Amino acid sequence: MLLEAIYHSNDIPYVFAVDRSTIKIRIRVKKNDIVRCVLMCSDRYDSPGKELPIELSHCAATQLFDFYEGLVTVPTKRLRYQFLLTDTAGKEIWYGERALSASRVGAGYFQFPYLCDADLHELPSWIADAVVYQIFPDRFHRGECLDTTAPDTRTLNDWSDDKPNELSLYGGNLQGIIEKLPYLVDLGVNTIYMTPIFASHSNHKYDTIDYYTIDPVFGSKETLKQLVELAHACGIRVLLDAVFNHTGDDFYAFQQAQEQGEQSAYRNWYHFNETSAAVDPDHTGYETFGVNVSTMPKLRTANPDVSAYFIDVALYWLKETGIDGWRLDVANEVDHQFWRKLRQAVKPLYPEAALIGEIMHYAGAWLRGDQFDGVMNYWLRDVMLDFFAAKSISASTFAGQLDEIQMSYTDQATTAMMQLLGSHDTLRFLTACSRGGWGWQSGESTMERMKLAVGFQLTYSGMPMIYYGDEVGMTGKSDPECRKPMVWQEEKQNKSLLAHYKKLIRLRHEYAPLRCGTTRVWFVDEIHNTVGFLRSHGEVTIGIVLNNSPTSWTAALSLPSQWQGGSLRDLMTDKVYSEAQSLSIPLQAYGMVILTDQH
Ligand code: ARE
Repeated sequence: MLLEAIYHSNDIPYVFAVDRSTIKIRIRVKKNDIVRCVLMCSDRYDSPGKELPIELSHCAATQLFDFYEGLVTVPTKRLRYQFLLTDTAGKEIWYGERALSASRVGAGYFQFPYLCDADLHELPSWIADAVVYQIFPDRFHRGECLDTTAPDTRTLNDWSDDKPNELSLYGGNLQGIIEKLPYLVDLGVNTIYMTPIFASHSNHKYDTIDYYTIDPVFGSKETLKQLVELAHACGIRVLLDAVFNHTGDDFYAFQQAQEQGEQSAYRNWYHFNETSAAVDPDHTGYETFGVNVSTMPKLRTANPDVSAYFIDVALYWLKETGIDGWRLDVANEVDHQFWRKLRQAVKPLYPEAALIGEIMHYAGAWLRGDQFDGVMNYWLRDVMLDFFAAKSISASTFAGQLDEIQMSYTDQATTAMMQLLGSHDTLRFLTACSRGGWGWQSGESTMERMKLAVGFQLTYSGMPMIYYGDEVGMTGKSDPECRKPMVWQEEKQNKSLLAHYKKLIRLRHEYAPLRCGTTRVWFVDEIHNTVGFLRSHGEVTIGIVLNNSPTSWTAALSLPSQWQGGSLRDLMTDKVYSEAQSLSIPLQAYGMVILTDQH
């Protein structure tokens, strides 16, 4: 047993409450080192020796480590625990807060002192069922603008022009989204996330001028209310984009702070004159988003006036229009205390509102239940890009990295992750798939690999998020190319890809394990670059197998114990297999199967 590899800490993500009377506990050990892991636990006020054993199950394997986990019911809300590990040679060791020890007493106990309801990370009830569709409003659909007082006098690009630049304007608006609700219903998505819609001069509106006004080119508060009402009537929720890291340079507070200098009450809303050449190479005199993006002065969110103002903005739109939550821009550059305040203001009034951070990397510090529900999971996107698009990692590395992500977060955070293949900031996934890679040509099996990635995304944990147009085969390199106007002409849409999306979304809605089941890697075949994973919820288990190789082959699968007797159906083809101890499943090149015994 490699003792140095054994790790537990009585903190997230190794221990956390999953509900008001259940705690999940995890431990990390060296890969393939341990055959058994038992948790000995009791109320922390019980006398020693009262501990009851709970068998932990193997739940994940990363490059170097195995993870075991289990659930403990805590009727008294208090817990004391230690681990008893058995290695492949039968040697046992105790592990507690004090030490790794041959004796139970020497190990000491880890403590979960009290499960405080106030610390519980509770999610909006709809999150686990969400399939999100991201819309960049200027580019989705130009509807008849019915309620604007200011006629749109801008020079707009023709909708057929598919070469947007930083300044292009296409004239999409909220009315356009309303008009396309039937399309979204038909696609099967049940949540819309829109990039910013408040007053701003740019096409993307991340440089806000007025947080209390919908940009008139998109519509009005009334249009948004109508959109939310009509969307809700179709079972679709609406998330808006909150840009609280910075304002636009035309925002009143910044204008006044600049004009009046030290006299201005707003001077302290920003970071003036405290910037070194390192963060202000252009000598703008204030800190900005990114590197000297002078149109986006960075806010001092630690200033109580600033936090009060922007928390009011968040509450205002929840109250006035019934939106279902916020996506929070540049979330990892704003102070934690601000996000905590925001959550404390929003959740008691709107427990069903989601708070999703935009964080492109590991986000554990924001996902402890005191700030965000989930984040846009760019970490997973990177792994999907490597495996499906670039094919630069093997099946086992892919599986290991998926488990690495899962083990980095609580179950609640995992459920509320926005799982995206791409966004308005990245190259589109189909374009990534079309590029050549090591040992294969550009253009080779592009659509097949896109479909396989979509198959993975829509059967995996979290909230899958579809970037508008991905479903019809839109392409584009990163910003601004990934922001082409939506392709509505049916003859230009990829029908087969669209049908694939619809089918998988329908299956996700139909089978609860695909939405809220546990996720376990089932098997990995390096030669055929194939990965299988199991999703279980209650009595139902679904097995997903993805063949990420140009070779058709027949996989011999050993069946999980949950599938006893009867037969299995592949939900992709409706083919039925009679069940035995093991099963031979033909896999098409770049094909997938979704197996269930529930049919
Ligand atoms: C504009 C031009 C770009 C140009 C850029 C340079 O359009 O072509 O490259 O300026 O200054 C918004 C607009 C953008 C605009 C930008 C600046 O949508 O079009 O770009 O404002 O005016 C980091 C942040 C992350 C941020 C990205 C863009 O961590 O929060 O950069 N994403 C949000 C939004 C954006 C938005 C802003 C922030 C600003 O989603 O749409 O941009 O409000 C690595 C790093 C990441 C980094 C990422 C950049 O992965 O690790 O931290 O993200 O690269 O892609």
